[in-house]
Amino acid sequence: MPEAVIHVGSGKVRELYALDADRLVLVASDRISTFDVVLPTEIPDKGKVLTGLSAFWFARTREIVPNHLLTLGDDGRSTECRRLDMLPIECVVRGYLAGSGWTDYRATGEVCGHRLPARLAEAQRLPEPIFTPATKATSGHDENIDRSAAADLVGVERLDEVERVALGLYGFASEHARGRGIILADTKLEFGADEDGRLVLADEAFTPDSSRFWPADEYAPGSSPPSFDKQFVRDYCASLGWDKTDPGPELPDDVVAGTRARYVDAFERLTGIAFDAYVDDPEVVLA
Ligand code: Q0Z
Repeated sequence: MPEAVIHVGSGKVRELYALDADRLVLVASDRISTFDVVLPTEIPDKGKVLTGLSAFWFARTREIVPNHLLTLGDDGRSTECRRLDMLPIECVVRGYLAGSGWTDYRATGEVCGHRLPARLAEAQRLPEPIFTPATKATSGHDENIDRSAAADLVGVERLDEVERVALGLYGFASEHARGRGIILADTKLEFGADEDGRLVLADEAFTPDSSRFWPADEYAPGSSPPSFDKQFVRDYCASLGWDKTDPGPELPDDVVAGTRARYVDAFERLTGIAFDAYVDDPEVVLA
């Protein structure tokens, strides 16, 4: 890295640095959050799993849409990327009814203006995937918005374009994952525009932190299946009766080991690449 690298942002579990006017470095830590609280205990290699998965998907979706990835760091947890003008909306695609989609449906029968069939169950598969944009909250939770609110933020033409592209990406990734025993229930994508105004996929893509992954062999509609990665952490937190306010609990070694194994399992199932081979040479995911 150059001598003067400027820290430009912190997420709950990631950091963002500027290399120069055109390039950023995203670094994924091993921190884990649950119920929106970052826990004091890290999950070894979690940042590498997420970085490797994003890079894997960027390499395989570049014919659908160009992406921000320039180079993958040898540490396996950092990516150098193109600095873009980010769109001010979160581009969520849902193939199943979970999370805020389920909450909104139960209250109104709709999600982001999509009227859905009556009497759907929690976690049920939707007749077809839907694009459900949200605002980017600077504090608190993203808010689901309808088409007209999203068009006010990005314009109708750009909205039509990101909807088409986001649905195409979800279709590709969810079919790939389904063939490997993982249901991609929903996903949050972020896009930016390059210097020529072209749409570019940015941030992270189809990771357990940006998507709901469910093991297909445990899937049953009617209750929300535990997400692939955080099941042990949530079960452990529930067993303590923690009130979900900061600070969160320290995790015991068996919960850390079980959670790490789930992340590594997701990586290996989705990529077909041994995690040790990725650690040895991160560029294996780009081949
Ligand atoms: C991503 C975020 C993180 C804090 C800005 N290629 C890009 N160009 C311009 N901006 C971004 C990107 Cl990825 C960008 N975020 C989200 C990530 C820490 C915030 F690691 N914010």
